Amino acid sequence: MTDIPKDHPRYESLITREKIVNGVNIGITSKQGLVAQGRGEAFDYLIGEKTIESAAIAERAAVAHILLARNPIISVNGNTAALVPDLMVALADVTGARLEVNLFHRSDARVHKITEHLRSQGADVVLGGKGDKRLDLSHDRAIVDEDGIFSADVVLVPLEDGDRCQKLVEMRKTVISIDLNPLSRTTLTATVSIIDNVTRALSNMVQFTKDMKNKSNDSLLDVIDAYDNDKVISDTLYSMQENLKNKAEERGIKWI
Ligand code: PTJ
Repeated sequence: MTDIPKDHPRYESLITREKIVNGVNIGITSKQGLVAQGRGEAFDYLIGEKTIESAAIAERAAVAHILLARNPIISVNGNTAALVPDLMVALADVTGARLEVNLFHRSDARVHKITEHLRSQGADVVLGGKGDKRLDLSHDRAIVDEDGIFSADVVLVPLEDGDRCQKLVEMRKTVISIDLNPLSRTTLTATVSIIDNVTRALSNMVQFTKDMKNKSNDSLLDVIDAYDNDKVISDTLYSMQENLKNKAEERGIKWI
């Protein structure tokens, strides 16, 4: 691991890269995951590398859905296993959701390694190893557990690649995505689209769960009823534009 000095202006971003590279080295993250992380970094720059208000609204709505769910599942892939294993375990713990490993570049070895990695972070139950059901998809993300994603009513899908998200929505599940691209198929398809870095989103969601856990079902339903996903997406696009405009104007560059 490269030694990153704490006073480096891009410390957080460089540490995140180190975690993803380490994920590849220990066999939990795919090489393609490096490319996905690079794409995420570019969108994070556009958004100002912070949780904007519309993302926090989506994160609270997501928590309300998870707290009200009968069988909520947090889907884990190679990138999230490398970046936020502790936060995924913490979110499962506080909400009562279960973790399920679900991979695009699937191999039994990677499913096993990610499962063990989550267990080393304190996870009790990790689904995904059985793979006893298929979603109607032509690739390996189709492979799910019957008592997990297949029968879930609410599924959290961080860093998704689109068509599974659509399939889960078609199966009338509530799908919560975490994806920094405000116009990805995933973001445009999900029920609740969290447009934030997965590292910040999961940390916020753990905190919001602690704040909201003792609320009545009626007040959680109020949070869901007041939520408008299209507005979250358009507010995000506006924030990105404003962020770029401010950056340009600070440097005396004309914004057309
Ligand atoms: O581990 P596997 O085999 O399941 O594969 C996982 C990846 C991520 C490689 C696979 O799902 C994939 O190829 O995903 P995509 O199609 O590249 O989509 C990932 C999306 O996540 C893109 O829209 C990125 O902008 C976004 N993204 C990347 N890093 C982050 C992110 N969103 C939030 N936080 C990030 N750190």
